[in-house]
Amino acid sequence: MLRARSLLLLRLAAPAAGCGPAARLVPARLFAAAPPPPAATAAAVSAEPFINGSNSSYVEEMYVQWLRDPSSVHASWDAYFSRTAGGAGPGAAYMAPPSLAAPSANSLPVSALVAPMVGGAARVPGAAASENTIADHLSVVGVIRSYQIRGHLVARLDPLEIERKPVETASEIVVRGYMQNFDEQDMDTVFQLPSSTFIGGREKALPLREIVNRLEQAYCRSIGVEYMYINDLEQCNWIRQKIESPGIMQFTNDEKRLILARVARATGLESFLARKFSSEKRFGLEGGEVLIPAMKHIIDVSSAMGVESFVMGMPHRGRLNVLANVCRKPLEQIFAQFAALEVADEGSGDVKYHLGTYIERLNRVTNKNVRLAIVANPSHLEAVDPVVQGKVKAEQFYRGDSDGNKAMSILLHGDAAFSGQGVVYETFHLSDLPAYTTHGTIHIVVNNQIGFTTDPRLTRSSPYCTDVARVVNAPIFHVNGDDPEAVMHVCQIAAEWRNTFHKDVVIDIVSYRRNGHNEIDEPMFTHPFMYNKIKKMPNLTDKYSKKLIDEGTVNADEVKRDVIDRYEKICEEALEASKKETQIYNKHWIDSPWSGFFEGKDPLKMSDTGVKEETLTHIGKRVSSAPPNAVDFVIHRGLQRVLNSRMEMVESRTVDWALAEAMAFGSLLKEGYHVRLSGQDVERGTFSHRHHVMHHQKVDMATYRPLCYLYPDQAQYTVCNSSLSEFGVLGFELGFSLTNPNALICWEAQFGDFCNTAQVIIDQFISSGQAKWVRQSGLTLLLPHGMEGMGPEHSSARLERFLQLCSEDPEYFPPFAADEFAIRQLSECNMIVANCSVPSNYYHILRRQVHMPFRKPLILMTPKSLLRHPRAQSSFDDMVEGTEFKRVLPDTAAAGQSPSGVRRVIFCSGKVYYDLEKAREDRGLQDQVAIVRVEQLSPFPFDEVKQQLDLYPADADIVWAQEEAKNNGAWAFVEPRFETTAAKAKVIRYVGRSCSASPATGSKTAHTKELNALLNEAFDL
Ligand SMILES: Cc1ncc(C[n+]2csc(CCOP(=O)(O)OP(=O)(O)O)c2C)c(N)n1
Ligand SMILES: [Mg+2]
Repeated sequence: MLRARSLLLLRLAAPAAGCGPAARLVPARLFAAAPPPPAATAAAVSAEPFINGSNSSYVEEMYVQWLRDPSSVHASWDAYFSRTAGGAGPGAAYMAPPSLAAPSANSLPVSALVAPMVGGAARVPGAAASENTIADHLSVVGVIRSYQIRGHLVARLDPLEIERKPVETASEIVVRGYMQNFDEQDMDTVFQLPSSTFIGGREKALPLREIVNRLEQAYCRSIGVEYMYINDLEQCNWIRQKIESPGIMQFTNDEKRLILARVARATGLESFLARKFSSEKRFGLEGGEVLIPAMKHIIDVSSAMGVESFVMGMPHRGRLNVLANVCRKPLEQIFAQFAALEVADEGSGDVKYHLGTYIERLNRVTNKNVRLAIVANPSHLEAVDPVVQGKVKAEQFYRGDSDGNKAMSILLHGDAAFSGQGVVYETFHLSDLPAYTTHGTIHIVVNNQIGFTTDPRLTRSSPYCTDVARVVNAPIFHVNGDDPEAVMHVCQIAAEWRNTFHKDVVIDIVSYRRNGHNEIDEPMFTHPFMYNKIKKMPNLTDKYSKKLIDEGTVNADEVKRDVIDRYEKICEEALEASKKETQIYNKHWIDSPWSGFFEGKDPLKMSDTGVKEETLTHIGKRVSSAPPNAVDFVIHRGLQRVLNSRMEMVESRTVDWALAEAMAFGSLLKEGYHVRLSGQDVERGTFSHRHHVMHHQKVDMATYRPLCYLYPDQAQYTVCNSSLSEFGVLGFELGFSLTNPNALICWEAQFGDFCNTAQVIIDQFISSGQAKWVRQSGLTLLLPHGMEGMGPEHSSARLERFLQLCSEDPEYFPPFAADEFAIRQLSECNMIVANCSVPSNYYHILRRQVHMPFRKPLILMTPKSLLRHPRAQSSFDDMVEGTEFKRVLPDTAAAGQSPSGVRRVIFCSGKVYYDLEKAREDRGLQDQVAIVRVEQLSPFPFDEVKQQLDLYPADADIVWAQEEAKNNGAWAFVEPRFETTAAKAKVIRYVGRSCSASPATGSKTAHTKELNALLNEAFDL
């Protein structure tokens, strides 16, 4: 009560400028048509005795309508709001009912505060209504709102009819005390309907009995809808109208036949598979087969409204049925997956219920072409959600589909996973962010009321498995899965909702799981009560066809002959055809084909990553300047200093890290490749070095993005600060990278160690996606990494874990020709891991991502202190045409010039090089100790490391120095590879910190001590 009341107060008190927390509660549009009332109005209204938690929303609606158009509300409300807006003090605008005397000429009768009554105690104009009449009317409003808010709690959603709620009467749960005022006689009293309901249709007033009856019909049968938390009145009314309007859920006979045919295919396929492959796991849909007509209906409706491409993500349950009956994947290809056939092409493959697909076909209902993709996914439930969103976003981006009218996502969920997995929440929070929105996702939960063996009462704390969707104000439609017409109705609403408001919506299909978790699992061990009920459930085709036969829509023969037997025949023929297959092809299951990308390309030819000097200069100058024509754009003085020093560097043909990155991005944009950089605070850069978005110091939200204005015909640059999520955002960017290979898609972690909250995306998608699903991705991860005395966190991007995920054999020196060595290694690897020490190499490796004739994920350890290290700079000479990425950087001092006198060769990678280099200088050992940098760790540059080993005397001491602890960093990865390179003729020794449970010490002093020890050991000749 208190909360409802204070919300009203906040809304009425919101300042026009829209600042401060109160303003955030109010959609900007709300006050656009009328000036806000003085703050006193709020106090006046909230103090009125007739306002309480239950009717405050009603009053609020009246108020909003009055703001828009004072004549649209009853004169009494107009008078009331005018008085409050005119300054009537708290409680003064409301006039108590003059029960004994007639109102004086100037006073407003309280009856004016409620809508005029019809029938019953009808109000005589000018006469005062009794207190009882007012209370009755407020109760009717309360009853209506109760159904709208709580009707779903008693809706008949569960086909099994297992009562999981406390045993209260429906009336207690829904209407609570609002009906107490009424007795049986009152049920025939006619009440005027408030504008907040559509149950009347054309009628403006109804008897109470009919009001309750219609509310029951709308809210308490097979559909339970949750939407009253939506702040936008237009959206609320839209849903009310779709749910409450009398007769809104009616289907023609043809529509019913179509539903039946689709239901029959869904049940037919499951029973066919059950009979033919009885001992195979397939995670059947039995009990939830209505999913198939539901998805098809959504696709029909959306296709009719212009959507051409549907990208879907789903778990294991019912996947084969979706592939067969929604995507129309050839049945023989599906059946062939059950046979133990050899794989004829690349990849190690995946189990059949994880595979993706991509199909273009004619939608028979709309007669339009549609493209359907199911994104391949790992077993990890819900992990595919952000990937789907990123893929759709990319489709929308490349099509210029700025409102999501052409491409959309459909996400399927299990009830346990939807409520249990945090990535669901992370994905919802991307749904309304400009750089991440897909303009509305339709979520469908196949809510079989169980998760493996666990009862919902024990898997979640929220009442519904769908409550997570409330955070984005998504409407949620719970629907009984055994009522196909109700399911189709909510699918219709959901598709129209997305098309109208471009926001997420959830359909919760309450169903059951006829078998165990899979077909060979015994459900009676844990759920005897539920499964005794399930055993008695007829299958959906039988149930729905009986209904249609009973009502005369179809006859029994027709159902058997034209629907059931016909589909059985199709399945039989496909099974016969599948038996003729001798091999299966992983490529048949690719979800993101890149037509035209691989064709006609030399798979070992890489285009140049160096560019003309004038390009470097042009980009360098642009990113060192304020907006060219905006003299009024006020730049922060500190930023101006950054720009000035950038300009000096450009003029002296030098780059630091930020400039190198800008030149890599800018030159790719010039060549027509889209570049997208996403992650937390990437616009400025965590370390304040990037500044890709400049902010006007005097005008809010006025920004300038120099990389967007390099060339008139350049590709589009997107740089976007993300939500504070790693799992969701990394998954999203991976998805984005799948749509089009001609782009550089980068995700940057705030600090490298945060990437472990996105571990599933790294393990299950990035490192293994190509092997499992023949799907490539050039996604680039930028992971700030380095021991800088900042404590255990913020130090390590866990280089060792990425290296461990690389599939390269440490004991195999590839026998490739010298000129093809690097590119062949790249083409065969599963991902690239590098730790560059110079900006020019960073620039080249970014450009190489797009210039390779294939795509591989790139994991880059990126610097923190090196961003500003005076020695970590490169010359244009290392970036112009003819230059390229250097996998190994040989020694640059006297040792490298005259190797014969070298007594020790230190191999290292990344930032520690600068510490070693300085320590060598301090000790005057430039001629005796060589320092060689391995810039690309994986694929390991066996060839170039061998050249380096061969360069120095055979008895030179070979060490690997790293700043990470011995059990971390690259040591475990490089050691066997050095052995292989040296054919075991040389031993490489470790120099560095000892093993540690924590990535770094929390003490600055200990850090410095450890570093000094490392350096002393490295040079203790
Ligand atoms: C992240 C994750 N944790 C655990 C599992 C193991 N697992 C597979 S299915 C399942 C139950 C899923 O229940 P629900 O989401 O309701 O889907 P249903 O199988 O009932 O359709 C579990 C726990 C998994 N696949 N993914
Ligand atoms: Mg379940």
